Amino acid sequence: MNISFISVVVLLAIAPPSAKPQTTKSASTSNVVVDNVPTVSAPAVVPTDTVRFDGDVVVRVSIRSAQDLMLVNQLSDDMWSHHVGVGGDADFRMSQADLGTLDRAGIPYRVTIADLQNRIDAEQTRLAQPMESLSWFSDFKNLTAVNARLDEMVAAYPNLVSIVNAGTSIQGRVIRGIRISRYPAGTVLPAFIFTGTMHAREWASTMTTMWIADQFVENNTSDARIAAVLNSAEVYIFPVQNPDGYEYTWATGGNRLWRKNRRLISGTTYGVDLNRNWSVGWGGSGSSGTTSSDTYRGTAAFSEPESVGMRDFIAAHTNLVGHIDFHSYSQLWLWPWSYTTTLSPDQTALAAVGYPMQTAIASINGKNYTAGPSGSTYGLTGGCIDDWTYGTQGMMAGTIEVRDTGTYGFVMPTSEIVPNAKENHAAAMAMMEKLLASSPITITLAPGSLVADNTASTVEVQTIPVVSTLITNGVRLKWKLDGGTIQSAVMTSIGSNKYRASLPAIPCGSQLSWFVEAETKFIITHAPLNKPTSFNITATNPCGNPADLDGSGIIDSADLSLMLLEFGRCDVASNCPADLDHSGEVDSGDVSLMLLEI
Ligand code: 0X9
Ligand code: ZN
Repeated sequence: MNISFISVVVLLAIAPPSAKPQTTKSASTSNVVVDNVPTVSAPAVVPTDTVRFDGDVVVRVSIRSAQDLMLVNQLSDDMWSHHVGVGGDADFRMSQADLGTLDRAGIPYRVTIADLQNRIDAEQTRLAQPMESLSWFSDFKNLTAVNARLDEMVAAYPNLVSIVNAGTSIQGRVIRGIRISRYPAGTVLPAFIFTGTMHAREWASTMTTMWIADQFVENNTSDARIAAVLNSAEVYIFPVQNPDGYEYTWATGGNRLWRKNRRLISGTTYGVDLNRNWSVGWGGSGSSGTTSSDTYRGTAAFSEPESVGMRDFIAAHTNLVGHIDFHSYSQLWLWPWSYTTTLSPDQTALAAVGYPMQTAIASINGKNYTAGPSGSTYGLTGGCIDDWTYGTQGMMAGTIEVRDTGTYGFVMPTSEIVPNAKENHAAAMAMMEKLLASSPITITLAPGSLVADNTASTVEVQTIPVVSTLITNGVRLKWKLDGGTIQSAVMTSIGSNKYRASLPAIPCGSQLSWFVEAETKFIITHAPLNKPTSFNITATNPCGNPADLDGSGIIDSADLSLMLLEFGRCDVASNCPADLDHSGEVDSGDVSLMLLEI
């Protein structure tokens, strides 16, 4: 990214309020609770009093200077995308009548969408058609249909899928998600979270997250890769993080191009940009303090119930290790930081997962998604969710801007839904698989299933970090004795990525179970299986003959001597090995038993 583009992005954040009025209409602020929702697919009529964009076009403008941006910002209150490239291109919606102003200023531009309102009208007309018989992914779906689909997944796979929620929106809608896991709630496995539709108009992100959910649910055993992930991890999906805004983009009297949430700020001014409302870098560049701005950050970090709800859900699930927040559009894969161009201290680890994700995307349909640290790849955006999930929760995190690169923008044809979803599902798979295998452990020396009584045994492993470096003391041997509490010992490095530690000596008749874990920046991997519930079981030899008091392996006069030393005594009944008949006393009965064995 060139410096001038960064500086104009910074300037955008501090630019004065747009001269153009905000294209919003008031919406109901009544408490609408939509948890148990009926199956409804689409509005039956084409809305008539919806915000319209007649005469508007979308243009890709080459921003050559701060002055260029000031001028474009006066003509447009709706930046559709930032684009990186020579000269720093960006897409704006503006009135066709204002193109002359660009011409007169000599600002290079290209009209990318000349018939915006026509396209929205065509979309509305199409969505009004019955679509019950078509596949769910044949067209975009409103909030009611999304919620109904989540409920259907739970009904069809009750042992795999459950509804989770992340609080309620300003207008009282539940922010719903699903947990996909083969294991009971409370099982501690690595977990991943995929989120969408924080920006209301980015309908492709809704379909992408729903597709990932659908794949994981429908193919949970038939797809070997999905089955393997679900064996080792759990998956959370929140397709719509901004339910009020999303509903508004679908509603009669709404606005197809609405981005923010639906907080009433004052008069006819609505909305906080939920992706500027998180605490890491809050208030920074790329966010606005102007209430009418599309990047209005709110009065404080977490001023909005939608971001609070998501924050509290994520913070409560401390097993989360990976997160992708899906947006549209531009075909970008961006990882932290987004609030600064300074590279994250984990850039190597982020890139070790990030570039394979980019390759995975391209492998599906050949689409190239530009990938890199957000601040330098995209431009500065303070207060985003992924800087928070990475920066405060230690998760591998980032933002994917899905299709396309501007030919359609937010009003994407239905033919793009599935190809787009597939390539982004591939990104999610790559993230999960990379993290789950971030430091595979090979057990090179282990005790067998039977060990000698009261003898320590040695475990050796080899573990090679492939995603990020192992943390200090990150390779650990863990065990429990007879189902007791889990004990832990740091394994000692013995060179060549090998580590060694001892399992304790265990008494006759006890059972020891153990596993090894290796902790890297983002995830702990386990052996024998990549989940903490698997243990290798080591049992002791069966206890010897109780008459063999000295443990020599034969019963002889030495044992008889030991017994006679105890004759007539048995002070502690539970620890009186010579009391062979458990009479509470060492006496002639015990001697008789021993003589039978000699
Ligand atoms: O501005 C945004 O919030 C995202 N772009 S969008 O066009 N969907 O609005 C990009 C955020 C980029 N930064 C992060 N990595 N969070
Ligand atoms: Zn977005």
